[in-house]
Amino acid sequence: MKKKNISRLHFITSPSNHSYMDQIQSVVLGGGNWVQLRIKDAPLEAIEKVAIEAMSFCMDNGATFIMNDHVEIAAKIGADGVHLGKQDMSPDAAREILGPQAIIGGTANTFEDVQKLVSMGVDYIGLGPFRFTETKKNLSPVLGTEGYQSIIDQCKEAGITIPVIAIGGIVPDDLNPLFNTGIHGVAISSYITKQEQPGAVTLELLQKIGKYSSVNWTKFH
Ligand code: TZP
Ligand code: MG
Repeated sequence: MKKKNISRLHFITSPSNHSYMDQIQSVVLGGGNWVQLRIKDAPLEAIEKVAIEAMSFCMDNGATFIMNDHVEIAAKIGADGVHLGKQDMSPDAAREILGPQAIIGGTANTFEDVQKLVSMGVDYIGLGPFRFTETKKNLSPVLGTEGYQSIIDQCKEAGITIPVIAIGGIVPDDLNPLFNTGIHGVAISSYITKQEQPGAVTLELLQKIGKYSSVNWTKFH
């Protein structure tokens, strides 16, 4: 089976002055290679319509396309994967539907969450929130850098090597302290979507992240 490459920068869509497609196009043309389509409070048909267009754009431009929440849409359009929270379909049920190649991510807030998700065969963990954010409703307790350090240390002790992606209110100044905890990457939404040029700031983030990771960022792919 082809190795699943989990990027260091995950872009997540959120409501802003830019349409979902404009956000995705700008970020991908700015070098981003991982897009998670997250649309809340819209009818399923409307979400599917955007998903089809977004998936096609990502495919044409070498970006990984992850569908938030909706396993059935991901299956129907052939998305690269899904991201699932505690209220969504369980990762093992999603695996049954999507198959071994699919990238399945799960949301965690504690070390126990991480252990459970690993036992259900997820490919990466979205661990957060780092700090308060208005992008997500019903936010779990904030972790801060200390929270990440503690959970990453427990993972190391338990021999858990799954990529951990930090999420929640992350801005460029957080990258250095966050990557120092041993995380694999970061997921960023509003900091990018609120910019006039999401692509320009994506490039800056990628350049900064390149300094903290061992990935060869040639062409940012
Ligand atoms: N899960 C935990 S925090 C969050 C999600 C989806 C929102 C991340 O968005 P932002 O705007 O980068 O805080
Ligand atoms: Mg969800």
